[in-house]
Amino acid sequence: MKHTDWYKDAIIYQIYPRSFCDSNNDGMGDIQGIISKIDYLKNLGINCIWLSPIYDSPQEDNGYDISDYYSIYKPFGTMDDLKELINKLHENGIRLIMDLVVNHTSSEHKWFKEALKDPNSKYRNYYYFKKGKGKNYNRPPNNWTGFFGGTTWERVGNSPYYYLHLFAKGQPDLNWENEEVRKEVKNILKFYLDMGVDGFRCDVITLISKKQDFKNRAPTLALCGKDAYVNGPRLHEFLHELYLDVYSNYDCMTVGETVLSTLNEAKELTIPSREELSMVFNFDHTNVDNFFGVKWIERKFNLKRFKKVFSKWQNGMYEVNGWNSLFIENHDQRRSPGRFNTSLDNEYKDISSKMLASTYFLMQGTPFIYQGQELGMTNGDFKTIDDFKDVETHNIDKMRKEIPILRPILNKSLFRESRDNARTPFQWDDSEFAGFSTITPWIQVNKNKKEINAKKELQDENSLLCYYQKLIKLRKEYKIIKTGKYNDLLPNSKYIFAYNRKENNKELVVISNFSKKNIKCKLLSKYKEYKLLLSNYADNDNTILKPYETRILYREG
Ligand code: ISL
Repeated sequence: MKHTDWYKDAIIYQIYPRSFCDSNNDGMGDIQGIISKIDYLKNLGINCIWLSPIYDSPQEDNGYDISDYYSIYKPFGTMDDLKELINKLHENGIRLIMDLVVNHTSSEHKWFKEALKDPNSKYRNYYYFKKGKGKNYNRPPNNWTGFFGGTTWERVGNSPYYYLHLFAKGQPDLNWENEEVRKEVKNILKFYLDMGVDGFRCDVITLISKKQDFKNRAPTLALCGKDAYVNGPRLHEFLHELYLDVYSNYDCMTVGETVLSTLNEAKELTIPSREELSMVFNFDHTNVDNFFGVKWIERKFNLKRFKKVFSKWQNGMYEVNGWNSLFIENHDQRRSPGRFNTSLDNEYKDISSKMLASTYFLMQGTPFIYQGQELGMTNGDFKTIDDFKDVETHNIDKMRKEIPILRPILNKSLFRESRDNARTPFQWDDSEFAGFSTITPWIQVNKNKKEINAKKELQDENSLLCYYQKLIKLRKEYKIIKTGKYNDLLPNSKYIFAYNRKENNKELVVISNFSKKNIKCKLLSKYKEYKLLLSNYADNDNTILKPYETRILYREG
């Protein structure tokens, strides 16, 4: 089988299955629900789906804690449902990539249960068990702290041993040093590729190799020990091994979730000749509005910084023939309306969301749309901590209560940054449960379902949804969006994000006003002869950009 780069033409839609569509009315989305919405997805124009985890799981972290890689979480359906989904998607020209969560399993996985039951079992070495410190071993093996706050070690009963978990307690880290673990992973990959799956989004893939000293690290504000567990010494070797033994035999793609990776590290992961990953998700742009990459510590958005990040990644990847992923939302991020300087005011909400959409969507790379982003879905209306379901949110809330010095910061950011903001039910229509289900869903529906829903937006050619359809069409029609060189036209402007994509005698230009003001823009006269492909306003002035105005211009010859 020839390994091609079809992913460069992919427009990927992320589905968070719990919250997309509930076909059997148990309050939770499922695979048959997705099947029932294939026409909607086809009509939107996307040609690939990334499905967040659907495997069997106790759901401590909504499926990112897998207890059996070879079966489906019952409320989501069965293996036959998955096969039906793959076939029906393929019949409609839509590919499917699955979430691959192999940095850790669930503590309910049979490997982990065996490891706990019998310290001499071979499964003990599938994970990291280390002795604690102190006379009674009552201190963890080291001072590392994890992604959901607090120590990365959980003691096994009263034994001297602790196990490593970089995420929740119920997510023990796998020991990739053990060749048998890598064999298990390859078998999982082959199982799904043989079933017809087209690739994988590789969860926290940069964490799979750990420095083996397991020593204390200098204390830090968050993620103490990250130099030992992010981009570890054998990361590239492990990924190349998966490529050689599995990926290279299939026409599949991989996108690595590379938390905390720099551009140079990302290049090493994606340069095609290195045969590791097709592309990665970097988070530099979503970190523009926080300090130290810690989302709880808010920083005022700054357009110049935002543009700099894109220039860096666009040009950096272009130079080495690498490839970017493009996204503004996912299931871990708060919703984009009101973020990145866009507006939540009725008057400008859709206009500014269209502006943000044009800006990120036409860069070089594979664009991703997170479910509901195309509607302009907003953060949830959570009132009390009990409204939240997310394990991270509750862990951080605990820290807020226990550590007084963190309280003022977390009081401000906990509700705003909770991952549940992106996980509320998809708003299909304005009915009581937004057409997602006929009974109370697992997490509350947003009140604004009356104003923001798919049914309404499909009937309005000026809706955000229809705007996304148009952007997708443009990507399919203009090859320059795939191949043209990126150039920031106004790096010093505080309000305007303007860039072009150039190739031979062709040029595509995107000009976006990231402010609520009318802005005089000299560039407009320079491009006045260009063809206007799309804008979020019906009339466009020759010298002024209206509030949040965006224009997509093109010239050939
Ligand atoms: O969501 C985050 C912080 O609020 C991120 O740091 C996130 O934990 C990180 O990007 C890793 O995310 C992935 O792995 C986690 C899972 O909870 C996330 O949903 C997943 O996207 C553990 O599997």
